[in-house]
Amino acid sequence: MGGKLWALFFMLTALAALAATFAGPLLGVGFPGDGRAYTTIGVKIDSLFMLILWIVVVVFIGTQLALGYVLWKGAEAATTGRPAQFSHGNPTLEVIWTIIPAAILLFLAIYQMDVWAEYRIKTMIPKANEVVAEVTARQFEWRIRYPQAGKPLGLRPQPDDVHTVNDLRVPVGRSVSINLRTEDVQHSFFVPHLRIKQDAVPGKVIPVWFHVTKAGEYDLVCAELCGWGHYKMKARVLAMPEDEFQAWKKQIAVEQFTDGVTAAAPDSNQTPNTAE
Ligand SMILES: [Cu+2]
Repeated sequence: MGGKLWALFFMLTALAALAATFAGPLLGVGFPGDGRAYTTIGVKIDSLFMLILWIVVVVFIGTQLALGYVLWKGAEAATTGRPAQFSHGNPTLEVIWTIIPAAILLFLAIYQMDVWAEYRIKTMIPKANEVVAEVTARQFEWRIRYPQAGKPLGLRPQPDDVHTVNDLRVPVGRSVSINLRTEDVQHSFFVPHLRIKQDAVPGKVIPVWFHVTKAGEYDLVCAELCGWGHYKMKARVLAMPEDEFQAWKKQIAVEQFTDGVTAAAPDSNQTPNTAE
């Protein structure tokens, strides 16, 4: 009888996996924030994720049902008192269960190529893209450099650039990119809500582009264990409407290039976050 119980148990886990796969994305469980990606590329990455999840679930259900079937049959045979049968392998079956996963992997490798290329290949970055800032990771913070309003970002720091720490602001509704670099060891620029992740590699300037679709504040964290203070490389990406972004850039420039003695009361939101 015990064997049949186990058979039912494993079949039920297949059912639970199916339920979880439906419920997870609906409830936003397992995804950052409310479960939706707020970049154009993020939506495509999520649909790839869901495709892989469904393949895994179908395979999982298949193997659990097969396991349940074998257990059930075994439990039935045990009651008849017949001797057990032994199998010494089945080449046909082995070929089949090698070819099917190989075909699935090959399909995924080809199917995801467009999204990968759009995200990673420089010439695929949208034409209308603007490089809004340089983000330099260091132990243990993010230093951000913006060009003066109306100017393009120079590869080297310019005297009229404006700087923030742990506070990256970008406009929503259009394609923008950052130049990612690191001052010391390897870090990783990770914005889970936007599905953006890119390693910062010493000696390299890596463009990372994204098109944020919803204004808001998103966590920026380091996803590469980079030293004792790795945990505190927590910053934010503030995606804001175009006009607000431009106004903020002008305002921060004024704040930065005056001595502050005669300046009006500073807005606490505009102060670079160095409290950590
Ligand atoms: Cu780091």
